[in-house]
Amino acid sequence: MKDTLKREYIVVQIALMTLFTFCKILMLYKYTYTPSSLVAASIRTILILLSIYTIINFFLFRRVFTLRLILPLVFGIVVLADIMYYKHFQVLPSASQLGLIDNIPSIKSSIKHLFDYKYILLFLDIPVLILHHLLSSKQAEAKPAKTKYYTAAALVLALALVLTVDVTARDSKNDFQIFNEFGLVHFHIKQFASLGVEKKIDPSIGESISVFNNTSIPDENSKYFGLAKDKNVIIIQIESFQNFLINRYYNNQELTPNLNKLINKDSIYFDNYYQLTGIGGTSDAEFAVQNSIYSSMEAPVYKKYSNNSFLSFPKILKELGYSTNAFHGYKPDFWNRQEIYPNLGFDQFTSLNEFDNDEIIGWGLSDGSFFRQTAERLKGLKQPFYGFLITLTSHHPYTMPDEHKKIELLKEHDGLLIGNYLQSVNYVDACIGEFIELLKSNNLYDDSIIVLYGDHHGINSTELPEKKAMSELLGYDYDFDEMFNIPLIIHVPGSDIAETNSIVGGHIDFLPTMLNLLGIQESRINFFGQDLNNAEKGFMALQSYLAKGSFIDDEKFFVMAGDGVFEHSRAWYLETRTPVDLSLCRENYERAVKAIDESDYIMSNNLLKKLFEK
Ligand code: GP9
Ligand code: MN
Repeated sequence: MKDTLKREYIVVQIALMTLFTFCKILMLYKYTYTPSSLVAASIRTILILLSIYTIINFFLFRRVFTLRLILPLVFGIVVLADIMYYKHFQVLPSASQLGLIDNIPSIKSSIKHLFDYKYILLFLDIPVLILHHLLSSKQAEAKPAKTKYYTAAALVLALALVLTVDVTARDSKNDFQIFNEFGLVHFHIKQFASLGVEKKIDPSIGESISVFNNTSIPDENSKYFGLAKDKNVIIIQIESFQNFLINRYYNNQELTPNLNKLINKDSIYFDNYYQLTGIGGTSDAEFAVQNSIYSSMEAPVYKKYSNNSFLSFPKILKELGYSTNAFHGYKPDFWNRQEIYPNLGFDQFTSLNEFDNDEIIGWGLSDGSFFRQTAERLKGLKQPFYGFLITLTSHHPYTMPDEHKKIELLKEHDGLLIGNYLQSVNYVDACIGEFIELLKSNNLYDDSIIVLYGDHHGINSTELPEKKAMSELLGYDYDFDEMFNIPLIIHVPGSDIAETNSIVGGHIDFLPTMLNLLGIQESRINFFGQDLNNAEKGFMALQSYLAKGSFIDDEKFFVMAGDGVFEHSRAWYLETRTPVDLSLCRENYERAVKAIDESDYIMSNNLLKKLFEK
């Protein structure tokens, strides 16, 4: 197109871009949530869009049409990413998630699952703009310079105004408030503006640490103290493994016969155990388990705090003469494992690079091959050893070759995520069964404590088709309490225990629980969690998928409202699933906020070092 353009043509282009982008944002509100001050947010959004598009069309890229298309396209992509992220995580992504962009190739198939063809509407503006561009007169017509400068001045002023309001708002308003009062564009601008700026953590938190004060030093009087003293420690973290699977028959088939068998003899089974992750999924579960500290919602803790000092479970065991070994059949640098493992005290990390890649399913090495090869490697280790095994095949979206599918699915589940999920968890159960047999034949079984738990849920209760299918399968409404519930099975061969413990707990409680069982009296560190075999009351602050302040205790599940207003929250009794009066939740809500704040404070100031070096 010629250098100069008709003013009318540009005005229509600006109007179209503003209108379409605004519609994209309305579409996002429909799929996520609507700002509580919708009118104010909409006016501000239209204003800022008009300003941006005018500057781009009139001045910056006045001569090159294709460059002017970039921004509407980028808005389409951002809104698409927002909608899909929300669909999975129930929160809008923050700019810091850009740091996770290198994970995208690994989650390709999960992204495909979240995509819906309706989302193509987000890019409808591009053909319309092109069409309008082609149909418009290409006759050059210069715009009088004077008007041009007046328009420029007015727009820069408008932009400055809108941005200033936002800048003043930045320090006093949190993300929820920016979204509610200013809308999506400001929400993202604010996040980009604070990218790389370390989040300020209130220093006064350090003056009143009260949740992080459990120094659990068990003794002979503690229940199960030293039950597994000096034994090899084998921990199996099972990918996406939920508790509803345990002892469940589906279409007349037992879904997890091997785990059920383990539970029945020589085991303590915790059936009210809950996941605790941040935005680092699997790796956050690993972190909470090894440290009894909350992970972060800012960035995966394995990346953010990889250089902090820890007195983690492997480090403690290593000091006691254990060899410490992690095993995972995927790329070693994923979630930054390769870098943080030595810092946590692992001597050796066997990843996809060292395993024989004889069977690849989904992301990496199949669980079958993983367990066979790991059993072989354990056999060669100096004892006592700590083996930390992280499985992989039952990862979203749970697709597997037919030869491993042993469950006859109900017609309505065939080809659906839930059907694939049931197949994959049944497969990992079979692999665990084989692994136990290998431990027996390698003479390791009797001298080991074998602990199994899920890292996090597999089926999201906020995705509608899955929620419906799960509710039908369970016979009650599938909600966060069931979604977050993972099993913890502590198997001590020869212990003659067959106990189900229903105290509420989660990953945060793992370390103190293990130290008691191993008879380790560790006085140098504190925990956020507690020894579940000796605790009287269960409690865990929840963070990912839910707003800060959400918690679970022995009676209830509390979901803090997404708009930050306590009165808009919801809570229900675990037993009856009936609503809880919110006033009964205030105290534990405050405790949950405090737990997360203290954890952030401790991690961001690298305070553990001071604790265990004092
Ligand atoms: C990859 C695996 C998956 O190594 O741990 O992580 P996730 O996507 O479940 O967080
Ligand atoms: Mn995982």
